[in-house]
Amino acid sequence: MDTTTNLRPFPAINYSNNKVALNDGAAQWTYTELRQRIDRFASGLLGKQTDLKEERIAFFMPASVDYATTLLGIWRAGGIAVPLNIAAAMPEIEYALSCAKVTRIVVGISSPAESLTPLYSLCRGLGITVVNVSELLSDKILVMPELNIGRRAMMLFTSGTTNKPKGVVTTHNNIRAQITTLLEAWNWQENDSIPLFLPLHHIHGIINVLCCALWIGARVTLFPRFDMGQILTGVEDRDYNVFMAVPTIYVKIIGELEKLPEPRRKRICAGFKDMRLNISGSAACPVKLYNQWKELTGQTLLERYGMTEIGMGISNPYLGERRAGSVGVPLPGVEVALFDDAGNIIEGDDSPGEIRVRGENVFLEYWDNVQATEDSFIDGWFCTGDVALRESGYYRIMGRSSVDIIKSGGYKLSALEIEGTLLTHDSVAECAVIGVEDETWGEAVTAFVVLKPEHSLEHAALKKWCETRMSPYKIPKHLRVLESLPRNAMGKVMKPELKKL
Ligand code: MCA
Ligand code: AMP
Repeated sequence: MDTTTNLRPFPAINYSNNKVALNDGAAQWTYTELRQRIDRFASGLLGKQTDLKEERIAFFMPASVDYATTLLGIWRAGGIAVPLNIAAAMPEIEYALSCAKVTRIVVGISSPAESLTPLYSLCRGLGITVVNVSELLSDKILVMPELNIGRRAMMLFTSGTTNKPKGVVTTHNNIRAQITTLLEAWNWQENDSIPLFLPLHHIHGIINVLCCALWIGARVTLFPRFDMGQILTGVEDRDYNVFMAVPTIYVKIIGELEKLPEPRRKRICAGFKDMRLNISGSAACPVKLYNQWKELTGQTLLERYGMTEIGMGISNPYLGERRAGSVGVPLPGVEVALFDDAGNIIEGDDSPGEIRVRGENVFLEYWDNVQATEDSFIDGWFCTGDVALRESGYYRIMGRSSVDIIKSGGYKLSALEIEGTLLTHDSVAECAVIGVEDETWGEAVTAFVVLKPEHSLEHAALKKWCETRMSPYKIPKHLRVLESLPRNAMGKVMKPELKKL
């Protein structure tokens, strides 16, 4: 195998490919134009250096040509790309920047204006330079460094069973493996066309949609957010042949279709039917949703399972049976096994165990956290914390080993992180956060609090208070005030008891 990388693995991004790569509704860029932009940007980033040597460069922008330029430009120049959550509250951004020891932040023309002022003031305080993509588009194209494929390429923040998110570091080789397995498994084609409306600080949007499409030479239509009206118009107009979303989005689309006049609903459903692939992932797709989608559009959803640390691991087949309520079989090049409580591999079907994963797709490390990295691997297997069983070879996800992880609308949230913030509220003496089953969100963040004497707290006031302290999707959807929290003999809150409430 070639052990150096420098955008060569993205074969479609070259100077003689005049196909459209990106389109944002107002303008479009061919692969040649994108390549020129990336090279100019990477040259601007390098300045007088010959290699960014894993400098952590963060960027704060929605899906846009600037986003693609920045991500690929950082990779080209040898930096580590740190895409930030554009919906995050400033304390969350501050944590990410400090944890990753970011030195520069890139913003784009379409970076959300209302959050740029607080971002600039935060960065001034932290001594981090903020630059606009346009300032880095150098006229002089420099020679790019030759990078070993084992070099660190990206850091994404993921919530877990600690109160602070961890930086998941992947190498160029991990990213290559995560992309190429999907190109093969899902039969990606140069003439594919896909809308990209997912947030771009997670694997789903970055790898599964953007990078797979750009690697193969397909066309991506960019949306700064999930814009129901525009996206459905594109489907109606047959603009796309591949669609990837989280279950919440399919639920929301079904809700919208039900409100539309029949002729338009029929045209949109026919648009979905004519696509070659509709994929659901990031959270469990309920069988009811799978059936509703099939009934409405004629499409059999392809469900797959992934994680920030591994990219995608398990998928229903492109050809062959796609089973409702199941995530399918291991992807090419990904080793998956189930382990029992004693740490033995479960060979047969029908016994639940923890999913563990091995392969080139698996991340390198948690940034600056040797202990957490060591703790998450056993004998070379990455321990996902998800529990599954196999039924005639197909994996069915049964749940998670921790009650402290919540999946809401595809986002993985840490109950402990939300509790940590709520505990800083003047009225809150104790609190516990859980995910409660919800038809739209999968799980809805629910906070149980015990108030300090003589204090009161309304849900609306709490939501307002949370706005500057956490991303909107972490804000509790429900609040219950209790006299005391149910605790066991060790004093630990019994979250299953709260679920019963
Ligand atoms: C928005 N809201 C949410 C969420 N999103 N509440 C809970 N959970 C959410 N996920 C709230 C807002 O705060 C707001 O509340 C109200 O819903 C409407 O907000 P709006 O922005 O209009 O909602 P939306 O645009 O319809 O967003 C829903 C969404 C979005 C499109 C489903 O959440 C989304 O893009 N989710 C995908 C996340 C994702 O890509 N995850 C992949 C990570 P209020 O009305 O109170 O103000 S997982 C991953 O990468 C792994 C590897 C994998 O397997 O894929
Ligand atoms: P994240 O850390 O944001 O990458 O989220 C990864 C987690 O999402 C996994 O560990 C699973 O718990 C969950 N997940 C992803 N895909 C599925 C799926 N198809 N069914 C059930 N859970 C899923």
